Amino acid sequence: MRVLLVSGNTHTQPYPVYPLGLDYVAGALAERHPVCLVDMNDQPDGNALAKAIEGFGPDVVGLSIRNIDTTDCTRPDGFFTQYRELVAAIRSRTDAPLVLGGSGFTIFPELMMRELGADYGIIGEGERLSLLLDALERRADAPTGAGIATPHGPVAVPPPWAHEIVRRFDPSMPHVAFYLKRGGMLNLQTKRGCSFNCIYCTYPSIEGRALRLFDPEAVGQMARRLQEAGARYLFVTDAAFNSSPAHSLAVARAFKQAGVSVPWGGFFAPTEADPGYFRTLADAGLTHVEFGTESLSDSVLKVYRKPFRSANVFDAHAAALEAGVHVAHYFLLGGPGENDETVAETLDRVERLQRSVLFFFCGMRIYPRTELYEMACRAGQLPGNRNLLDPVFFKSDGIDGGQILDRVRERAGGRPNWVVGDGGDKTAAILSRLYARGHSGPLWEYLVR
Ligand code: B12
Ligand code: SF4
Repeated sequence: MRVLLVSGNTHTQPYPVYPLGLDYVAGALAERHPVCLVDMNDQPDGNALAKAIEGFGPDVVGLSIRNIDTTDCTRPDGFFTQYRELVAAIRSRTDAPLVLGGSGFTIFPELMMRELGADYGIIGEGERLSLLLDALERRADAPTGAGIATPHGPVAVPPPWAHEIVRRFDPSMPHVAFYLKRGGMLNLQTKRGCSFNCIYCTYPSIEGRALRLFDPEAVGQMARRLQEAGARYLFVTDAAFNSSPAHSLAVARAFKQAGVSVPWGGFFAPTEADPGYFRTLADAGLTHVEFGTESLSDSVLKVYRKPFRSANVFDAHAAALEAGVHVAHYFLLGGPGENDETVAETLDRVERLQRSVLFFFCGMRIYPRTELYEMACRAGQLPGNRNLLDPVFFKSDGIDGGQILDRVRERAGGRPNWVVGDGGDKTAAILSRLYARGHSGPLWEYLVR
């Protein structure tokens, strides 16, 4: 079957993100099904979608829905209207069945199926689209238990994809050039899953809970291919790169062995690390560490079920700085257990995190299938099965999102390295100028004075 894959994400903050998920979906199909890819970010003359549908004549259209909204309570812009328009544009040009997928879809499958009037949806890993295509070819029903949503009802999150995971990266695809021209950043995965249990987190339901480690050598080879294609920075998209320290070290060594010389970075949990851990990674090209710190109040970290405490954060911070890499911390204030004192405690302690950028998200978005959701239900915060597609933020007992925001802004006192949310239009405009001048990478280090 001829499959057109469409990346619907056109959000450009903090920067446009290469649609990595579709490389994997294409990797699972391309042996048996011709695949064509359209990236809505890359629309030089505004009609790439129409041209692709006309020229390729798809039997099935797969639409990737990555972001639902910014998750930033200061400007919770939603992208749903845009997806609705995109679906209408697809439907007006082809009768091919429409299959939804992607992290945004996986968080809200039933709602998305209904609101976007799709024929099918793939919850979680898109490699399962191959199972649906097999069934469609045989004119059989979609297999059950494989996370395939239909308009007729709810579907459970399927077990992790147990077959080979193959990325199809084709440097000659036009959208690759789009990202190379705008910042030169490409991305890669080194494993899937997160085995931690943070109460608010959607990642385990998107990627699975068990860690599935990719062969380090194959990851090194992929990094090398991205570099050869022109990438000037690589973002490792793993939920937490260091959740398997041994594997992350093996990947770093594989990068070196494969001759990867471009800088790279990713998300880390500020957990206890062996001495020399960050130095080994830095020696293999790591330049940016983004810590998912969330709070520096131990009582809050405990309620959030974070796998570390504030002392670990300071140690990890010091070790990363000592290794010579740029450091950022993400904070997620306003969840259960937060109050005036815990916010003050976190902000006081943040002052000790020298030479880093601090991103503050003030308000914890409630997602289905999380422990936070259960807590919010028990606390009567979600009456009548409230629709969560329009962001709903947890109400902590002692303080509300607006008050937290005021405290953060007051404490920041205009310091450029204290960023509320993703920094919004201002930060995106600065980044875009730096990219235009030839810089690459996340570039938040320019905010550290
Ligand atoms: C890495 C990451 C980032 C990095 C990306 C860096 C880079 N250069 O790649 C950075 C920090 C920049 C970032 C920014 C943002 N992110 Co982010 N990010 C992630 C993360 C951790 C991984 C994404 C990823 O690449 N995964 C690896 C690929 C292979 O997986 P995938 O894309 O999901 O694809 C698989 C499936 O979804 C599926 N699939 C995908 N498409 C399709 C299509 C079809 C047809 C099918 C069948 C299947 C399918 O198959 C794929 C293979 O199995 C996810 C969380 C997560 N664990 O998924 C959040 C996540 C995607 N981000 C999210 C958000 C909100 C954002 C921001 C808006 C936050 C902000 N305000 O700044 C921005 C938006 C950036 C942009 N321009 O789009 C949300 C999106 C959902 C939501 N709530 O809206 C997520 C899910 C986290 C969350 N809060 O739950 N992000
Ligand atoms: S460590 Fe990060 S990815 Fe894993 S459950 Fe916690 S917040 Fe989610």
